Amino acid sequence: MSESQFAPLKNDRFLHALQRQPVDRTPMWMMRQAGRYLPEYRATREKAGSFMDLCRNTELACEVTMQPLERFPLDAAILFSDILTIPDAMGLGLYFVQGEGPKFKKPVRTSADIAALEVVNTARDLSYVTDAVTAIRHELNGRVPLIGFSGSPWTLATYMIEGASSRDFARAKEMLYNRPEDMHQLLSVLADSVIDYLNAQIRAGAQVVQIFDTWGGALGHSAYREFSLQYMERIVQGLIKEHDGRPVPVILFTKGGGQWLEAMADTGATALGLDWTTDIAQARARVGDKVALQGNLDPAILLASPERIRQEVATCLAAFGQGSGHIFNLGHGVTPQVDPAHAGAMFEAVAELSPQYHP
Ligand code: 1CP
Repeated sequence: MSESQFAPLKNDRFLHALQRQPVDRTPMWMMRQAGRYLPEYRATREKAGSFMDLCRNTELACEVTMQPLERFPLDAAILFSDILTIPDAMGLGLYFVQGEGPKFKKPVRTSADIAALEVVNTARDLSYVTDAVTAIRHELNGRVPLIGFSGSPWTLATYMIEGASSRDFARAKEMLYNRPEDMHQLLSVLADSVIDYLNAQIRAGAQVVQIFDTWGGALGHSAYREFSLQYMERIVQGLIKEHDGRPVPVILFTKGGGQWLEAMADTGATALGLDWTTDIAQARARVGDKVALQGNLDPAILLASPERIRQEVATCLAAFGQGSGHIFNLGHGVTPQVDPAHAGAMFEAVAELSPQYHP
């Protein structure tokens, strides 16, 4: 897909901040900004049938991507999809049980299960995702940039091995420690799949990509480098660096990864996502001008009053301080019980309070 097919970008604050170039105010978006906290999302979801039906329906996936932009003055849109599309395309049979989250019919447990896995072919097996990317770009009509995304190999592996969400990752960690060669084989197939998948999203129109390493923080200090970071670095190296003459920024988000920021910055990523346990001022001092930083309010702040939310926004903006290179966000996804008006109060505070840091 050539960029000339799409309308020129009207709001490039997010892209400038990612490259640490001057902006008029701090750009903002929110992880999981389309989803269950929005009544209009729940209505569309009802219409679609199952969650995967919604992901596979180009028109409806486009509709829910746009919903948060109609409510809030956001500076980026994120593709409506899920990280588990890759294991689904590998034949594991993804399904959702009400109140229990994602499950797989055929989890990956034995060496033979792993040996049978093939690198996904996005063009053949995941064209519904790239079709949605292109449709959303047309629908956005240059309003804001579109973020594509994938899970990290380690995070995808946890779901594939456990067969569901997990608290302790017992099976995945047992494999990691007892059968490291099997784990490396699985992570390797996943890394190559993610490279194919994200490059296909970029060619279809994604202007930025984010890698969600949601469970990287569950790993031990040396295991993180060997089993998560190493594969994310391979992905960053394997991604298209430029599309139609424009750089393609990559955001790396390891939840619980605050102590590994220097190593994450060394992967060649453009920006790092921070969760709320990290002080963004210290993070900035540590990574210097290597990467931009995205984050990092505790998502639970949205359960507090609008006045309290505004205070937290002020603290976060002040902690990052003067100059570009900050993308305002939560430290993890917005939760379903949040009142959308509270998210509105947060974005209003960012719009009002951030220009002073960009003189
Ligand atoms: O019933 C429903 O409507 C399903 C709920 C839902 C939604 C709205 C799921 C199932 N996925 C999504 C969308 C989704 N997932 C997006 C959409 C774009 C956006 O608005 O941000 C994105 C980026 C994701 C990514 C995702 N899925 C992650 C990584 C980010 C994170 O929050 O940590 C993970 C871990 C998943 C797995 C997953 N899919 C769905 C759920 C409920 C979960 C989490 C399960 C768990 O906690 O283990």
